[in-house]
Parts: sequence; structure tokens; C-alpha cells
Amino acid sequence: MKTEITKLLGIQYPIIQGGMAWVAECHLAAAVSNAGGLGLIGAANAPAEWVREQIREAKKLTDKPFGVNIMLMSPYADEVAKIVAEEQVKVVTTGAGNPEKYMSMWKEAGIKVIPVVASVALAKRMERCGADAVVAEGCEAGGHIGETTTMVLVPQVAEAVKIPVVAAGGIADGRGIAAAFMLGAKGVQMGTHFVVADECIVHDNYKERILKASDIDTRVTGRTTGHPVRALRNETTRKYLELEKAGASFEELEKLTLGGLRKAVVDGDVKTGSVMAGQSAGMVRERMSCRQLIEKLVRETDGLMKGCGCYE
Ligand code: TUI
Repeated sequence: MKTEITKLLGIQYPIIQGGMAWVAECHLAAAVSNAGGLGLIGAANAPAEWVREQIREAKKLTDKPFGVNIMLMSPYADEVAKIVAEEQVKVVTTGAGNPEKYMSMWKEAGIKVIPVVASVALAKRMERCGADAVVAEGCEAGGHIGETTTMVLVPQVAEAVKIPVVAAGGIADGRGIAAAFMLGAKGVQMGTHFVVADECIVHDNYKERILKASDIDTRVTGRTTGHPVRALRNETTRKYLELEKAGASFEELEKLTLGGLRKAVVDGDVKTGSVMAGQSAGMVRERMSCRQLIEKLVRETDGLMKGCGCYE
């Protein structure tokens, strides 16, 4: 399954694991990379030294390329940006912002840079400032999202830039991967399905919520604050949406979700915590290892794509 993405990153399959906050730590990242995909450590809002330790641990667990996702709204983003260069991380992806100011530092360090974008405008800007590829993430994805669906974002981004495009948002099986290739992508990024992987350290309650989710079980909170976040519906999303409808202030809304992701991931409080997941949760039915998942995805995709010319 060779594409511009596998060649760029030196990996076997063009499947990237999303850099999910609190979820994507070194064990998950290493398991995905060992299975032939690209594992990511999610720096999220974590202190920079935690990220350095995670990078060093991942290097012990795999000799394959892996990456770090930098969440640009983090107060530690500047420090983490330096650490990935110091530690000679092979790949950096970014989310929730524009990473332009770090680009020359990363390129000088020989890092492959793949910003996550939710619009054609940012994709073009990233190409101009030296990005090696972009992840076009549709609003089916979990966590912080943009406005546009994967189905319409990916072809428009693919048409607008020459660098390879990775599709993300709503992809959980071989049908989604085949569809992404048809839309012009050269690879995919998946988050939600990797949350239930055996190697993923999230609380079992979180995994069970995803496994039991149906097609209509996610909600988007924070549209009024300018920070829309998709998560599985529960007591807190219901309260949040009611407050938003009633015109609650930013501070009041923030109070409701502060520390919510940690609560769900670490403590297993899926009633009041933030159970971030994409719409593809409804398609995630089985637990398996990262290797089994990636082999299943490749088998399904191959069956659908034989001889299409999208990959060698
Ligand atoms: O970043 C994500 N997903 C995330 S980050 C995150 S951490 C968090 N935790 C608690 C509350 C809120 C966030 C959870 N999920 N995905 C990548 C992504 N980036 N999606 C959308 C964007 C994006 C949006 C606007 C990127 C750039 C942008 O505009 C930048 C600009 O300056 O034009």
C-alpha cells in the first residue's frame, strides 16, 4: 500500500493515528508504528517535560517512525515545539491553530510537518510555508472540529494543494479509507477506533461507551464560544447545550467542562466527563490490538481497491 504518504514518512501503510489529548501516549503510538502505521503522541495541554519523557519512552518501544501532535492552543506549545526539534522527532502534526511561526525551526531540524486543517485557506497557507502534507479533518471527527464535512473538505483541499492530503473525520473501516482515496487523499488519520484498541490506556468505561454508541450519539458543544467540540452525549453535553441555548457566558460554560476529558479518560466518569469521540463511534463494534485493526483495515481496503491505481 505505497502512496506519497508512506514514502514521505517511511511507513508501511498510509494510516496515521490521531494525536488525541490524554489518549495518545507512548504505548498506543508505539503499537501503531510497530504495526506499520504512524503512531502519534498527543501533546495536548501537557507540560513540555511530559512530552519529552513520552518521546524517549516511545523510542524504547519502537524503532519505526512515530510523531508528536502539538495542540496549538496549549500554554506549553512554544516549549513543546522546541522539544520535538531537540529530540529529533520524525513527524510533527499540529491542531487547533496555525503553526507557521514554528515551521522554519522544524524544517531545519529535518522534521516532516503535517498540519491538521479544517479549511482550504489554511491548507494553501501551510503549503506555502513549507508543510510536507496536510491532514484535512472534517467535522465528523471527535474533539475540536471545524465546520465542513470530510466528504466536501477533502476533495477541495486535494484540488487546492500539490502536497499530499491525508483525510480525517468519520473514517473507521476499509470503506472509509477507499472513499478517502477516491476523494483525492493519499492516506487517512483515524482516532476513535484506536481508542478501543487493546494498547490504548483509556478507562474501560470510555471504551465501552464507544463500543455501545449509535450513529446519533455524538453532540457538538461550544459552537457559541467559537470552540466546537464533538463528544458522546451525556449529562454534561445536555447541560452544556441547554446553557448555550439560554445564552450562558463563556466562563459559565468553561466551568462545566474544565478537566472533563481527564475525568472521562483517567477516572472513567463517562456520565459527567467529556467523552470525546467522532461520529464513527457508531461503526466501532469490536476491540482488537492495533496490529489486528491495521491488518483488518488494509485487508478491507485492498478488497475494495484492487487495481484502482490509487496505490502500488
Ligand atoms: O485539534 C484537533 N482536535 C482536538 S484538540 C483537542 S484539545 C481540547 N481539549 C479540550 C477542549 C478543547 C480542545 C481536542 N480535539 N483537531 C485538529 C483541528 N484543527 N480541527 C480543527 C482545527 C483547526 C481549526 C481552526 C485548525 C486551524 C484553525 O484555524 C487556524 C487559523 O488561524 O486559521
